Amino acid sequence: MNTTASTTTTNTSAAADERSKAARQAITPELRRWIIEQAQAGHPPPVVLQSMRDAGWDEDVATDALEITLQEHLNELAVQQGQPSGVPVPEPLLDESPARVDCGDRVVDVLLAMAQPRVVVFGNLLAPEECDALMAAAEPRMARSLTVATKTGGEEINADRTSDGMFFQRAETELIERIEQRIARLLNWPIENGEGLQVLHYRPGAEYKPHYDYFDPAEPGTATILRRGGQRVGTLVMYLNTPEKGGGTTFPDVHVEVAPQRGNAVFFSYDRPHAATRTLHGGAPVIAGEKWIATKWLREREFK
Ligand code: PD2
Ligand code: ZN
Repeated sequence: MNTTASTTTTNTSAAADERSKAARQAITPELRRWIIEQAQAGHPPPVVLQSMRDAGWDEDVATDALEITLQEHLNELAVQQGQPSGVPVPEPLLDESPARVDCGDRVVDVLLAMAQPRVVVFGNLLAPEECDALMAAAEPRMARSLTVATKTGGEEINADRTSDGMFFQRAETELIERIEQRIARLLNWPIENGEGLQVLHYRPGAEYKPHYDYFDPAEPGTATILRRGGQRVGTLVMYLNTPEKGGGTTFPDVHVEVAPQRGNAVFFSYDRPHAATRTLHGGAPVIAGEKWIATKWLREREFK
């Protein structure tokens, strides 16, 4: 059971919506208190779920009621500790651990799913010809990568990011629009909430030092940046080629490194702009060969 990423999830399936509505109705103050007491006593969610089933609860409703209650409780604790409160995030529909997800025009493989931080690795998201076409379209427009300057809300060269890059407009070409529609289906997130695709090219030795993709609320430029679609709440890094050595996407908090394989992608989400999301991540130095990626950042609201 995933107790970390579920209530902050936008789930477009009507059946899942019905289930969650039934669960919400079932959460009386007494039940809420009891579930929190069980958690505080150290009983893991599967044990609490079994007690509920023994008491006659339907498994699906009990699972949802448990997830909702624990997530809300964690959220309250986080806010009490001064963290920003959580917001809905993109989330692939991975109920019952499917091996593949149908994204309309393409079936994508699920290779790894981690709850905290929320990280999902997909296989075969892009066809080889799509990777080639993206690199070819991007190449003539590449320049030293800029990042958003949180001091001012503008853009600046960043010494931590030694790649070249460019941004496409959303739906700039038929290919880009098709990929954006696929991503929207995969992650259950409105196409309008996505920034334009960014393509990056790393040469040997180039890297992107560990960072968070959300905008730091303490920085003076952040208010300006957030006017355009709110916070970033998710990232999808798509690998357009396979470097010979190095170039993995790293998550230092959890000692995970995703191998960059052409056509595959790594997705991660963050429901608040805070280190508690454990989404510190970086692009490890390319040791041999080169590395091309396309990144889609997802905002809370429409990105105009
Ligand atoms: O190239 C990567 O693996 C990488 C690592 C960290 C890309 C990004 N961040 C990004 O585009 O935000
Ligand atoms: Zn990043």
